[in-house]
Amino acid sequence: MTGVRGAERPVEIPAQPYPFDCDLARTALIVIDMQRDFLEPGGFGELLGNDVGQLARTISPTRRLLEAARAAQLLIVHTREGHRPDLRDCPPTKRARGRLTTGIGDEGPNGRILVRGQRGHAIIDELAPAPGEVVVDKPGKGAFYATGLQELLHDHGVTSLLVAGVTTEVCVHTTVREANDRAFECLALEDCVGSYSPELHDAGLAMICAQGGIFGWVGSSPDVLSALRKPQPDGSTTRPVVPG
Ligand code: TIU
Repeated sequence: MTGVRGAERPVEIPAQPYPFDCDLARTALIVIDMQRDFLEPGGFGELLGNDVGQLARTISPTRRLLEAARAAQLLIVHTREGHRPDLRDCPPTKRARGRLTTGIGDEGPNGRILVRGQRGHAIIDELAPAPGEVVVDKPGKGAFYATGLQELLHDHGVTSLLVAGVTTEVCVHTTVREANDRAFECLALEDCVGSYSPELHDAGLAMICAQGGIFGWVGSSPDVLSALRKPQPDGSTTRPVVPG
C-alpha cells in the first residue's frame, strides 16, 4: 500500500437507506465516463437513440464536487469507456448490439466512435482531469473489468467511493455492483449521476439502496460538500485549490 492520505477523517453523510460512514483519508471520488461520446451530440449516446440533453444537469454539481474533492485532497479517478483503434478489446457482440448503421469504431462528427484518442472519447471540458489525477480507460461498462482499478484503489488504501458520472443504470450501476463485490462501499450521488431515461435513473438508484443497501448508498452532493469542508483533526479545513 502506498498509503492512506494522512490521519483519519471520519465523516457521516446523510444517505439512503441510512447514513454513509466513511473515512475521508480512505475515500476516493470516481467520475464515470463524462465523455463527449455520451454527453454531446454526434456521439455514441446519441447514435443509440438517446437525448443527450438529459445528462446536462449532472455537469455543474459534478464540477463543484470535483473542486471540493481536490481541495480536500481525495484521490480522484476519472474513467473513460472506449476501445483501442484496432478494436481488439471490443467484443464483436458489443459492436453488433443495437444494429447501428454508425457504431463503435465508425467515423462520426467527433472522430471514430468510442475509440481512444478521438475527440469524442475525451472527457468534456468542464470536467477535464487535473494534472496528476488518475484516468482509467475501460473497455466495458464496469470500471473494474480489464483495468487495474482494484489494485490502484488498494495501493491508495481506499475503502469507500463517492460515485458520479453516466449513465446511472449502465456504467455507474455496473461499477457500483463490481465495487460492492470487491468490498468497496459506494455512495452514488443522485445529482451527479445521470441517465437518458429518468425512469431508469430512478430505478437504478432505488436498486442500489434497496434491501438495506444491497449494493451501496444513495446521497446527494451538497451533503458531501458539507462533509468535505468539515474541519480536520488538526483544525484545518481544506487546502487551497491550485488551478490545474
Ligand atoms: N448506453 C448507456 O446508457 N451507457 C453506456 O453505453 N455507457 C455508459 O454508461 N458509460
